[in-house]
Amino acid sequence: MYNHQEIEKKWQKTWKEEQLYKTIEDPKKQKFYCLDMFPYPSGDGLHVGHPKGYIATDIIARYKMLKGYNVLHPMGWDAFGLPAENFAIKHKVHPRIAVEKNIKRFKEQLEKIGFTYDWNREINTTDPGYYKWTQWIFLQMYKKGLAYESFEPINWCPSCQTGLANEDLENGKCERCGSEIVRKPMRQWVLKMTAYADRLLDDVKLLDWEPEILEQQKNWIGKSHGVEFVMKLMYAGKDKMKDVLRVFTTRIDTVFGMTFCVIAPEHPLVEKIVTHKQKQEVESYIAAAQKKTDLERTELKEKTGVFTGSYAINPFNDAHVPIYIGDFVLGGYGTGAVMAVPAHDQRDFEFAEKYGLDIVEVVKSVDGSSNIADGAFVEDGILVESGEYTGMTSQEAREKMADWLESKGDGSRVIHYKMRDWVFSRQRYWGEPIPLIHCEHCGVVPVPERDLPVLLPEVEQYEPSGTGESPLATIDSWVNVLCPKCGVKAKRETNTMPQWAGSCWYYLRYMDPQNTKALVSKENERYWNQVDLYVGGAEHATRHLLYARFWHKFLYDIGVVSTTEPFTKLYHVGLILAEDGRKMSKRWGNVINPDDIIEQYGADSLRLYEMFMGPFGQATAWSTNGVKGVRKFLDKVYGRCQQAWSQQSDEKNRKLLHKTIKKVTEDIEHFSFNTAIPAMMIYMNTLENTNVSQEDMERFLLILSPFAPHLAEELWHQLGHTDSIFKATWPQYDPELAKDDEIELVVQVNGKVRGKLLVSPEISKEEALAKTRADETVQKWIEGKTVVKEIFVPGKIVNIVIKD
Ligand code: ANZ
Ligand code: ZN
Repeated sequence: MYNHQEIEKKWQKTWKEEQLYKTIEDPKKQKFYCLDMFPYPSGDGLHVGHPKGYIATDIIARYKMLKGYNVLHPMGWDAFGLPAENFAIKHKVHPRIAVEKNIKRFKEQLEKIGFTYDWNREINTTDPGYYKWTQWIFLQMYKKGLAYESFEPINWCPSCQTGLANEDLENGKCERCGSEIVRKPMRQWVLKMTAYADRLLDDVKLLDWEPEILEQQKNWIGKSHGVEFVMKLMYAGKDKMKDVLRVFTTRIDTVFGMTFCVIAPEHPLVEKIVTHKQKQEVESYIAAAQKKTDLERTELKEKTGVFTGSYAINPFNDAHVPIYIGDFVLGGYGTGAVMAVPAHDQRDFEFAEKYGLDIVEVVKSVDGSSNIADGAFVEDGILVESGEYTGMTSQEAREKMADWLESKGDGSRVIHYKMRDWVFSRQRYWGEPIPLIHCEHCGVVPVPERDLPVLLPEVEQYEPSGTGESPLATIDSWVNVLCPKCGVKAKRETNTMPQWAGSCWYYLRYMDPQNTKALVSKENERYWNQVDLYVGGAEHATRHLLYARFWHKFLYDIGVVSTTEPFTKLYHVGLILAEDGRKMSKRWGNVINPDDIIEQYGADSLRLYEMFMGPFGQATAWSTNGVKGVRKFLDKVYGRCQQAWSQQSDEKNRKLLHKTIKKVTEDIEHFSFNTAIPAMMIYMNTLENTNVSQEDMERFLLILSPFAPHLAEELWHQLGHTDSIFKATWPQYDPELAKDDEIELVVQVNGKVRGKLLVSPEISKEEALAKTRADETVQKWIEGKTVVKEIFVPGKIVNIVIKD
């Protein structure tokens, strides 16, 4: 057993003193930028799940260092936002003090794990030197017309007392505290993210990310191609109305199957078309709908509605269809009105069944097998009962029908997005002040850039004011300023930015953290370019990654960055669950603190175990026994290094070593750490009672070093080196030695297994067939028969097909 406490402390101290991980821009060296999603420094400190992603990036960082790259692997703190503020309120300390304390604790914990972070580049989003640039970016957006004031109803969390973006909701509830969200009309700053929707969607193809995450990005943006067209209205039997009903559909090919229309409860036509008779029923329905959020409305199990008393006229066949109000139709999407086709849309189908409306089938599957008895047929097919369009494919009909509407001037092809603009203000204290001033004469005036940052003032009361305004509104000395334009008395904007603001661009700041002239210098931005590898939690698959891509594209447009996407390659971390299979939580009392594991088994064991426990992206349950297992392996490595070396390694060892180098190299490249580690374990097992040279052992230590840096560094020095192992070079494997000697080929005659052959894995087809034919058993089967075909599947099978 080696003394991990002594060894790990010693090398952490030495690495720090020698500034081994200090990164300096060096145009002569190829760069590698490796990034972790930076944490909120919460009050609870780290549990063993947090560092999993950091360990993976650290392995990559060390591997790339050994491969000669100039590696940037920074760390910082995402410290604005509600979690920090709520913690501070609960514990009655100023958020700034709480954040400082939490950061100190997080950093101590991280340092014990032995990461390659260059702490000279540490950033903190709540640092005025940092948020000055967050404010600066906002101002540029404002100047380009991408930040606008809106008075639309927004999601309001009554418990957190702040407005929230759609992205902040989980099943219609506040993602932070679980409270029911209400719709509240409020003055808000909103970022025009929709102006970037197409580019955010198109550029997905530039990203080397996991497919599921790309899918989530696409779905969130939600681009739909369709048609908008107008229908004349019939009110109480008269068709003299000026107003028309405009609907949006992605399935105009089903228009002959329209048997009713549904409009959103907030649709402006509601007042005009509701008949006297229906008025009361409609009013109570609308009142109930107002209490629901958009998400609740779309997820409703049972679709409900109420008849308005009026009708719309289908321009294709002049059919009069009843208009309903239904809350599954959202006011904010499309035109807030739909043509309902129960035969071909499941929601409409259920609605029609419930209210006894007609179901008319107008699309049949190509083979005529569609059946709408117990549900809608939603796929494309061939049109039936559709006038002159009958017999066309859905695709064809969509084009022809759109053409007809466009030629009449009654409709047009349109594109809609699910993604909304980003509600960018919060009515809370702990965030970046929005750098704008309201002047009675000049309107909204941006704070001059030379006056940035707009500092967050010190206050006594940082709890929500309860008035729906930020607590900043109560600080007269801060709110009252002179208008930068006309010089008369004016007021500062008191909303702050959402907690996602600072993380939209932090990866750029690491490139040049101390720059006071620009958020990043041109040279440093060119050098570090894109993040080569980004690792973090899957919970950020839409929000953070979408916001950061949006800001990056904006910064590209104004010439601050030279690339159109920030993160080239992305992996998501799978959760570490507690030993009981549940999520680690104080509530369940099942949290494992990395400090305890490090104390008892060492940081190298923790690192190795977290990478060994399962495929990186998969959720896996913790097992302290597993930590003991990897510790045993490390002890074995240590023990072997205390023994004598031979002039030369045994041939068997040498071969396995080169195979192991090959496997570990390839596995690291593919983020397959859980297969690299057992390969190293197998190699160590063969070393018992066999000869190994010091040179070969050093090669092994090199491939182990990214995983277990402390132990590898210690043994490297014990073997007589005076420089750090991380200044050495990653070992090359000899392809001759690394290849498998022989593999088994299955031999078949007429598809039946008749034997096996041991051959070189590179064997050619001709050789394999010759060997097969020469095989005694095979000969017995083919003697006197005609060979009609010979099949060779490299590495697997030879099959000889014969005829009598
Ligand atoms: C008729 C129809 C027939 C439809 C059919 C679908 C299938 P995506 O793809 O999500 O964009 N829709 C339009 N506006 C809506 C709103 N404000 N709230 C709820 N639903 C709305 O969906 C577009 C389809 O969703 C549209 O096409 C419309 O129903 C409905 F066999 O029109 B469809
Ligand atoms: Zn003014």
